Amino acid sequence: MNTAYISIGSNIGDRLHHLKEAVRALHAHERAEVTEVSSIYETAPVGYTDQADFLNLVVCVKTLLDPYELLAACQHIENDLGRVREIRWGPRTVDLDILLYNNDNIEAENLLVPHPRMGERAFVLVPLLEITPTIEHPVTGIPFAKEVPDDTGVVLWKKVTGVEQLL
Ligand code: GSY
Repeated sequence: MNTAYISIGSNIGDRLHHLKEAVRALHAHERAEVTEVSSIYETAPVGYTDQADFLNLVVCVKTLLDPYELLAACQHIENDLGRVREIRWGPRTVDLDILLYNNDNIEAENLLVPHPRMGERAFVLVPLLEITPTIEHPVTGIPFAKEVPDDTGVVLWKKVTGVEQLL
């Protein structure tokens, strides 16, 4: 069984509904199970800043999918939920990013794992560390908790204590 961490974000429409739909869809996959979820955070947009605040969370998935199959499943969910992405880095209905897949280091044209920008993104690290406080970067071995960027734009929006709250 493989362990993956996935960041999910939404900043269009009913953001909580979109996050829940994404978590449900992942959990409903016959070869994936969402075993842990972080709380939900409201986060200031990073990158293209002239857009609405996001809701973000991170989930842990136990899966028999290989990384590329997992990527395809994430993209399928994004498309099913009607992701709108007219501006690169711009607003989106829902976005799923694979952060980590076991301790693998994947450098393919369509997939980079660990996610190359995760260490710079408090909206990723704050929820990730909530569910796995001692996790280390698979390549450097440095605990992510040692280098959390400025997290002033990341505010707890809804405390979540179990997967069932989002299913
Ligand atoms: O990479 C995920 C999409 N995204 C986000 C996001 O999910 N949250 C915040 N706060 N900023 C973001 N910028 C991008 S691009």
